[in-house]
Amino acid sequence: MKRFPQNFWWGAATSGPQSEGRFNKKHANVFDYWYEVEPEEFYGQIGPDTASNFYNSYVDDIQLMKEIGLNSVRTSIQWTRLIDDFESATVNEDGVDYYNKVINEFIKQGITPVMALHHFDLPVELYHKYGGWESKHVVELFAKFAGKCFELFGDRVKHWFTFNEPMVIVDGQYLYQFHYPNVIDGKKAVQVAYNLNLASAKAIKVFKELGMHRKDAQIGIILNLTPSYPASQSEEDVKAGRIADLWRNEMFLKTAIYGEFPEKLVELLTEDKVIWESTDEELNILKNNTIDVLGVNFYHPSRVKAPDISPNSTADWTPDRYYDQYEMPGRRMNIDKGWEIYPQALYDIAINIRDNYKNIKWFVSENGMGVSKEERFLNDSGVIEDDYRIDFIKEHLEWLHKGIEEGSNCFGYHLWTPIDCWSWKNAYRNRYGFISNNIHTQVKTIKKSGYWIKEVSKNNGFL
Ligand code: BGP
Repeated sequence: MKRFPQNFWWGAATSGPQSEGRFNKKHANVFDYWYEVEPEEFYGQIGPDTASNFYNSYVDDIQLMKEIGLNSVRTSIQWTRLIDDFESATVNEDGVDYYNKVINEFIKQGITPVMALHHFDLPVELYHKYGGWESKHVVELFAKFAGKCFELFGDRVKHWFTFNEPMVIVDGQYLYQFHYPNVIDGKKAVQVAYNLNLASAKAIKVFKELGMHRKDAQIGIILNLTPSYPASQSEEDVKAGRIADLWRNEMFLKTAIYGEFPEKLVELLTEDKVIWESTDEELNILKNNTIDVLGVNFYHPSRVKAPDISPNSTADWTPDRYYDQYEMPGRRMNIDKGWEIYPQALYDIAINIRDNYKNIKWFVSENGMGVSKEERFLNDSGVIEDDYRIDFIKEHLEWLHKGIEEGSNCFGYHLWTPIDCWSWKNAYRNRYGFISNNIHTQVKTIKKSGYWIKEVSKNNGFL
C-alpha cells in the first residue's frame, strides 16, 4: 500500500470562467469577449456562456464532488463577476452573494475551498483601456480586487492563490496567439511577465496588511512547471535546456520563492535589450512578499535542443530563439491532446523543489489527461470506463510518492478537473473530469475514475 502523508489533499481543480457560465455577470473577460467577436476560433464554436453551469448547479455539483471523496477543491473568483467598478473595486452584490453561497456549500460538504484570484480572466475593458497586463495601473487594480476577496471571504477561505499559470498568459496573449488579443511581441511579453510577478507580490502585500496570516490563512501562486529535458548532454543542448528553464519555469518560481528574478535571465534580457522596466520600490515589494505555499500544474515535460538557426539571425526578439522543441523518438504520447506522458517528471519536480526551493510546502494543483470522445468508453450502465485516466493518475502518484518519501514537502494532489468543463479555445474537445458532463443536457455522471479516487481518498493511498 502506498500511503500518503496525513491530511493529504485528494481533490480536483476548476476555475470560475470554465465552470460557472456567464449568467448574471456584468462584465466580460478576455475570453467572453473573444467568443463574442470570433466564435469560429473556438472548438465546435462553443463558448463560455454556459460552461458546466456551475453558477446554477453548484449545490448538486458539490454534492457529486463530495460523493467521490474529494476533500479539497480549487476554483477561482472571477474579477468580472465580483467587481462592478474596477477602479474603486466596488463589489457586485449578486457576485458576492454567489461566491458566499459556493464557499459555504463547500464547507458544509466537508470540502476545503481553495481559491485562485486569476485564471486567465482579465476583464476585457482593462485590456482595451490600459493594455491589460502591460500596464502597472492594472497591477494596482488587481491588488485592490484581491484585497476585496480577502476581506469578503477570508473568514472562511484559508488557502489563496494569486494566479493560475501566469506564464500561460505571457505565452497566450503575447507570443503564441491562443489568448485574446493574440499579440506577437517579445518585448511586451517580457514586461507582462514582470508585471504579473509584481501583481502577485502586491496581492500578497495586501494579504499581509489585512493580517490574513494571523487568521490562519496562507497564500501562494500556481505555476505550470514543465521541466526542460535536453535532447543530449552536448554543451549546446544543455545550454538550450538551461535557457528554456530560466524563461519558462524560473522566471516565476524563483521570484515567487526568493523574491528575486534569476540573475542569468536578467543578464540575458539586458544583453538582448528587452529587459523590463522596474523601479527599486517594486523590486522591494517583490523581495518582501514571497509565497507561503506553491501549487504546481504538471501535464507534460518539455524536450528541447539547441536551435537549428543561430539566435543572432535577423528576427524580432522572442525567447525561443535560444531553443527548439525536440521530438524524442519513442516518446509516449496522449495522442488526443498531443502531449507527452512522462510521470517521472513529477518526481524530478519534487526533488528540485526540495533541493533548490527551500523545500517549500507544495501540492500538485493540476495534473490530468485530456481525452476526446469519451462516450467511446461508455459501458452498459452508462459509466465511462476511463481506465487510461486511472493508470495515468496512478503512475504520477507513484512518482510523487517516491519524491515525498525522499523528503519533498508535498501535501496534496488535485486532478484537472472535478467535472468536465469548458477549456478556452479547445472548449469541450478534451475531457479531463472524474465526472462527465453532457453539455446538451448538463447531466453529470461519475466516471470509473471517480469511483476509483473515492477509494484512494478513503484509504489515503492505493495498492
Ligand atoms: C491548464 C489550465 C486549465 C485547463 C487545462 C487543460 O493549463 O490551467 O485551465 O484548461 O490546462 O487544457 P486543454 O483543455 O486545453 O487541454
